[in-house]
Amino acid sequence: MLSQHSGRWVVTTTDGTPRLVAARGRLREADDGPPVTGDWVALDADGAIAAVLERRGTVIRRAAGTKTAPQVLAANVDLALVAEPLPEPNARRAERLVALATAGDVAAALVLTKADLDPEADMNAARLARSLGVADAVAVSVRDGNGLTVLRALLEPGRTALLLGPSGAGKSTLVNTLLGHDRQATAPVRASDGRGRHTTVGRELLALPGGALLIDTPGIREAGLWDETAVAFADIEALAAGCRFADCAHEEEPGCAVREGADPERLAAWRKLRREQAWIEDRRAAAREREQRGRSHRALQRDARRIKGDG
Ligand SMILES: Nc1nc2c(ncn2[C@@H]2O[C@H](COP(=O)(O)OP(=O)(O)OP(=O)(O)O)[C@@H](O)[C@H]2O)c(=O)[nH]1
Ligand SMILES: [Mg+2]
Ligand SMILES: [Zn+2]
Repeated sequence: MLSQHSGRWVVTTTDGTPRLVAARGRLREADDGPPVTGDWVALDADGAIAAVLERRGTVIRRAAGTKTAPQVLAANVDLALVAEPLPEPNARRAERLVALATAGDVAAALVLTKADLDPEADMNAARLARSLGVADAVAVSVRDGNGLTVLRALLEPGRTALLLGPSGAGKSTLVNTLLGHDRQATAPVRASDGRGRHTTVGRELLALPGGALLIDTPGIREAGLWDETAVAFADIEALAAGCRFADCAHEEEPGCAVREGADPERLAAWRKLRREQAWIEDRRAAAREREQRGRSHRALQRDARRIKGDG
């Protein structure tokens, strides 16, 4: 599965030619949602997608504007490249994206872009990676080529990497550099505030010259994923702090200061953000637990081998 376009999917078949296909109705409404970029799919005799093969690493967020529906951003991802631009990478945001990846059993590497804008780029990459608990980190610049060799080494042949990061981080510029030609549209950040313009709109699987596969993504728009609750909703947080119920969920409780004092629309947005954060936290905790179980299992095996070896 190469890419998705409102109800149509581009797939490559064994002969390597891309084809635009539809999906069977029940698949479009399946529990796991419709086929996504990175999926392996089976086509039926009519050439429509009949089945989606089981997914390995998935990067999932809550779909924009819904309470619980997960949106699979990409499937069968081996490595998430969490991109933040220098000279002022946003550590909180990077942490969220790393969490999103590890929650889906996808390894994460930190990629600080625009290294030419920071004389301490390498040191800052190492420092931020350490604080995030991420093993691989690189500071790259497409302007002077720094870090590109290290980045290429992270992109192993046959493996799929997914670029995640805010709009304007330089994700598509990096993709074009790795591809060796201008495949993806790019745009300068806004001069006034340095924000990106959401240039990339789809998610597409691209084959790199070295044999790795790379998915460029749009900078995630969802404010919920980016802003710190406390900063973005300072007014509501203040009401919550003053609520007379210490354990108030600020949902149904009569006399709740938040329900009484807050603008309903802002309150709804605040709740949505809190649910989203809780949801990501849950998935992250579950992934940590899986990791822990795996580790103690490996330790047991090691002990067993040692005992056998001694005997
Ligand atoms: N100085 C410097 N600028 C860069 C570098 N890489 C990208 N840029 C600039 O950053 C701007 C945004 O780049 P894009 O590649 O469009 O950013 P993006 O992350 O794909 O953004 P969206 O598609 O909106 O999510 C462009 O003006 C690029 O020229 C770099 O290594 N150094
Ligand atoms: Mg882009
Ligand atoms: Zn309350």
